[in-house]
Formats: sequence, C-alpha cells, structure tokens
Amino acid sequence: MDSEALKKYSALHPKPAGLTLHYGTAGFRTKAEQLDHVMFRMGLLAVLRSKAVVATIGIMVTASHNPEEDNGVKLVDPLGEMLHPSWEEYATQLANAEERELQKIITEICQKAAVNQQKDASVFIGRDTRPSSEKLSQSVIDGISVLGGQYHDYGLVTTPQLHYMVCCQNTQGQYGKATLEGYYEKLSKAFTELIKQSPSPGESQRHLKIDCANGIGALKLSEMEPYFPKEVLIHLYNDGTKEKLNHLCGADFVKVHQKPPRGLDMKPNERCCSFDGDADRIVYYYKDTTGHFHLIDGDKIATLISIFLKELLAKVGQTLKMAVVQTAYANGSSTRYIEETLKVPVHCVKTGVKHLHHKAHEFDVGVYFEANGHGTVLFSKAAETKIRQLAKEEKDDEKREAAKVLENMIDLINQVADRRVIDTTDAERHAVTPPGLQEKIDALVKKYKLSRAFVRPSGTEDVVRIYAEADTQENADALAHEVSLAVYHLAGGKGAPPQPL
Ligand code: G16
Repeated sequence: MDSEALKKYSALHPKPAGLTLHYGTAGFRTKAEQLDHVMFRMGLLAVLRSKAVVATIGIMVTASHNPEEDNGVKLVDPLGEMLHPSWEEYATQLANAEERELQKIITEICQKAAVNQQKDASVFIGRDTRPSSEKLSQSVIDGISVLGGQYHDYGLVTTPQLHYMVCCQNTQGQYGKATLEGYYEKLSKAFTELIKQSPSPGESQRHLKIDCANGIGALKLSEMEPYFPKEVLIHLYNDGTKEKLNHLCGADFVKVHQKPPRGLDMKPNERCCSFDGDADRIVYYYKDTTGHFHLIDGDKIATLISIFLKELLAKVGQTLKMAVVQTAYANGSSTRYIEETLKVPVHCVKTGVKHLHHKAHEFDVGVYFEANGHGTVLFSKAAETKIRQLAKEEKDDEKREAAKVLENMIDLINQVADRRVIDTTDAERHAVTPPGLQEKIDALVKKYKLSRAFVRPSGTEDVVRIYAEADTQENADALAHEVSLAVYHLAGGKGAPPQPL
C-alpha cells in the first residue's frame, strides 16, 4: 500500500467533521453531498474484499427508492449477492474513520479478514441516473485506483444488471456474457421461449404500461426493447426527461399510496407496472371496469409464482423442497393462503433482500419477495441440474415440456440478488425497546379484527416504519395511526405528532 498516495487521495475526499454513518439495510444512504468520502472509502473496501475472496466485486452508486437528492452505495459480492454481513462492520469502520486513522483501519481489516495484499483486485462499477451519481462514482474509482485495483466502469446500469455482470465475470461466463448485450440476449431468449410455451392470451395481454420512476429503468428498457418478441408491446412512462426521480411515481409510491403513479393514464384492465429508481423492485397493477385499483405487490407476485412453480414441479414429478420467504410486512392473508391452501412452507426473516436471499438458499426452490416488490426465485444447483437434464432427456412429452418451462424460468429469473431507540426481535415483528411499546401495540391490535401491527427503524432512511393490517382499509388506517401515536409518545417524539396518511 502506498501510504503517501493514500494520504493525498483521502485528503481529496475529506470526511465531514462529526459525521457518523451506518451500513444499513442495503448499504450506505444519505444526502448525496455527505457521501463523497464514503464512496472513496467503499472503493478501498471493494479492493480489499476482492483480494480477500479473489474475485470481482461490484459497487452500485444509487439511493434506489429514496429522493433524488439522496444517494448511496450497494456492494455486490462475487455471485451477485449483497456484501457478506461479516464485512458490513468493516464498511462502517472505514466510512467513519478519521483521515489520520485510515491506513491503520485498512491494516486491521486486512489482518482480521485475512486479506492477502499481494493478490490482484477487480471491481465493477455501475450508477443510477441521479445528478450526483457520476461524480460519486469517480470517487469510487479514486479509492480503487489508490490501492492498485483494476476496474470496469459500466456507467449507467440498473442494479440487477450490475449484479448480473459481477456473477458472469466470476463464473467465467457460465451464467452469461458480462455485457449489456449478453444480459438482453439471455433474458429475451428465455422470455421468448416462455411466451411460445404459454397458452396464447388475448392481444391486449401482451401490452404493458411501465412507470420507470423517472430513473434508469426507462433507459435500459429502451435498449432492451429490440430484443423482445414483436407481439410484446411496452409503453414507457416517467422516463426521466421531465420530472424528478421517484417523485409521485415508482414502485414505492404506488405501494404506499395504493394508487397509480402520476403521468400514467390507465384504462380499465390495462396491465401496468412500476419500477423503483434503480429498477430492482417491481409492482403490477390494473383498474377494473368499476374503476377500482388492484395492486399486485410482492406478496401477490410470490403467491402467483408459487402456484405456477408448484404445478410445474408436480408435472415433472420431482419432489423438490420449495418454500416461500417473506418479511414481517407480508400481508397475513398471503401467508395464510400460501401455507394453508398451497401447502408451501413460509419463513419470515428481517427486512432486507440480503436476509431473504440467504434464507431462500436453504431450499431446492426458494421463492422470496418483500411486499415492496424486491424478490426472485433461487433454484439450488442440484435442482437446476435435474431440471435441465429432464428438459433434454425425459421421454414423457408432458414431463419434458414442463421441465423446459422450468428451465426457461431459471434463465429468465435473474437469480442474483441484491443481497436505535426502537429495537426489535422475532424477524422485527416484536419491539423490545422502548419499554411498554410492544404492550401498547398488542392492546391496540386487539381492538380490530384480523389485525396485525409492528414497528421497526428503517435501514435506508431516518424514519420509523409502521405496519398495520386489519379487516377493512379504514380499520387498518386507524390502527396505523394509533400505533404511530404510541411510537411518538413512547419513543420521546419531538415536533408535531404524526398525522394519518
Ligand atoms: C432497500 C432494501 C430492501 C428494503 C428497503 C427498505 O431497498 O434493498 O430490502 O426493503 O431498502 O428498507 P428499510 O425499510 O430498512 O428502509 P431499495 O430498493 O431502497 O434498495
């Protein structure tokens, strides 16, 4: 390590005095102007991680669903998972180190994580469309370069695209080609095959209106459109040419407000969907002929995928272990339906793709979705090998065709994932502090039928999230409001008490 160069470059990316940040649900997130030093240091960290695991590491500059003024960084591990949790603490230490301690902290990390400094390092970088992202990704490059790492800057890409590139690179092309063209070709080929195998729907069913949250999704979908089968028509809205990122649109807005985004005009029964700012969440929706809005969020997507996969697995006659992984935000009826009607086991883990992904790996087929639209399906290596073999060699026509559909699903699903006063336990469904809060929530929940509520500190924003469900929308809203008041009083609220949405 060239200490003089490190000193010189870190001085170009100074840490604001007194600023402390924590590695949250999906990396670091805050106002963009506070992040220059973090980006430089995550460049350093990515080099160390790359040397430690002797593989390419990814860095995505994005604050995803958060406002345009924010930014953040997501680190991607070799197979496209989120950074291993054992390194989150190192990331926090590096981000918060005073400049004079930087070298010492790097040396300590190398010792604790057995990093062989002689190894080569390689880092892939991507960024979203935020105005601050280009400059911040240059700070990442400074961090990588000062420790002698090699890098490839993919520029503007979606988060799933960067995860894909990293996975392709580390599997020597087995997963696909580490280029945008490779990504579009792989996905569109599997999608085209699946369409051929599915019963022919009405003409309108192959049209989709897409709200791109004024983010990267618009750019990348336009690039991908020529690869789609010609009967599939997409119409892009909120493409970022007029309005601000995530403002009154995008997956988070639609999910939270249970209404269509601004700028997307919906006719009855038209299929619509929304991405978030870095295009790693999706929710679908439509309006029926009475004008009623129907949301197909992550819970419903997981349910539909589970029904589809369960039928196919039964057809191929394989007893593969399938499970669904959800978080505390999953609507109770979806959990009941999957467990009791579909007879598929459901597991609940803490919020954050990294937790769901980890759990889903325990099964032959692990379906995981957060209610907010993050998710995918993981097939174990053994299950994938079996399915590919059946698709090729099975003599029984029906079984072989079902295996082929599953094979295309595997190729279409981008399996790589994105991996303070209130403290929680039981997959964040139970508050242990402040004292009395959980008892208060329990009492409020008892007042409503079919109800559930919990609170947890967000890991991407400086807010406490409150979840409530009940037999009717009015009761769910009332319960949410009462719980938010309880949080406000018991957690020592300042300013005006919370108002119902
Ligand atoms: C990130 C994580 C998601 C999580 C979301 C909200 O999403 O990847 O797993 O559900 O933050 O987390 P919290 O409730 O802790 O703020 P994204 O789309 O912002 O990257």
